[in-house]
Amino acid sequence: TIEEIADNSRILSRLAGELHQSLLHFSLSGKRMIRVALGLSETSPAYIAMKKFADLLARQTDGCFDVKIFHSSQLGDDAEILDKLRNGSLDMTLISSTPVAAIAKELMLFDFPFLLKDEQVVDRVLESPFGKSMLDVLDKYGLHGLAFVENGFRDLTNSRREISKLEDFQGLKIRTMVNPIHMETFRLLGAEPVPMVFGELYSALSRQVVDGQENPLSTIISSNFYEVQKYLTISHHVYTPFIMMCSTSFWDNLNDADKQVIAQAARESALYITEYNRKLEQQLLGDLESKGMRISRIEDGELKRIQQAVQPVFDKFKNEVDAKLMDELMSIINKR
Ligand code: TF8
Repeated sequence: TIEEIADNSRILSRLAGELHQSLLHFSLSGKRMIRVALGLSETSPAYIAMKKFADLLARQTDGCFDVKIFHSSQLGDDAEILDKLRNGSLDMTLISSTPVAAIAKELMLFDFPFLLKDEQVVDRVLESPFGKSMLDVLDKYGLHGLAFVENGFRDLTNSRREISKLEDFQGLKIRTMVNPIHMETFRLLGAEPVPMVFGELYSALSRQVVDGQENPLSTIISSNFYEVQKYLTISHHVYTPFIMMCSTSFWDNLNDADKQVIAQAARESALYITEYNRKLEQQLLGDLESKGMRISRIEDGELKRIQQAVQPVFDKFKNEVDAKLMDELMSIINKR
């Protein structure tokens, strides 16, 4: 069947990826290889960001580095990519904060719903010393954070019905990332959360194992979810940033000059792609609509009810996060 073919080709591309990965750290030309793994596809902003990083690096170093990007979960899902970074068999990734929070609990702060409400707040938080400390914390876990990159606010899609009010969530099976805060949030909305790795999501949606999922618009389009999801709700229920990071062993083996160039290239490509993402937002809505998706919004009053409904998630998980960090974050959010 088509599904078996798809499964087989996934296994094959995985094997090809592993083979590549076990090759030398240096390419034949003697350049230092930077092995980058991504969960998302070649058309995603994540991929474009890493391409941009590679270009900047090539220009700055006269081509001393050879950046190889393995996309579409070829080298494994988010958790596997993080494992490989930590054991040094991979050098870099650009990944959602949520899977990282399974290792670095501090990052769970970004998983609470409706915390960062617009781009101004996002910038204020991520560019603050607090934001910097959220990158630095990764050093404790065998990872080295280079930059926050915009992934976008997460929106909801499903194949069953239009969702524009609290009651509409009732009974829907929604795939969430493997994270207790996301799961509880959807439970509180009356849906049935189904945690699943990203690589299995398209197939689960197409076989209607789950009714819906939530991701930023750029992922909905670059992963072709519009083919199997009719309804899109601009819920913006959570903002989980992408983090560009490398493995500690890769970082520690660089000389100071290279560290500087790499950190700079990471910051520049992060800025570039964040801007790109924001400009694209409007266009993506039109594209998704013309591909047949029906788009709903949530009115302010309704949004308040929804926010109210998920409020208990803060109490339930407040002991899992550092209270001081949460206070610090809240004070930046509320600053005007
Ligand atoms: C998810 C995440 C993923 C990313 C990517 C695979 O829904 O948003 O899209 O973390 O690295 O699982």
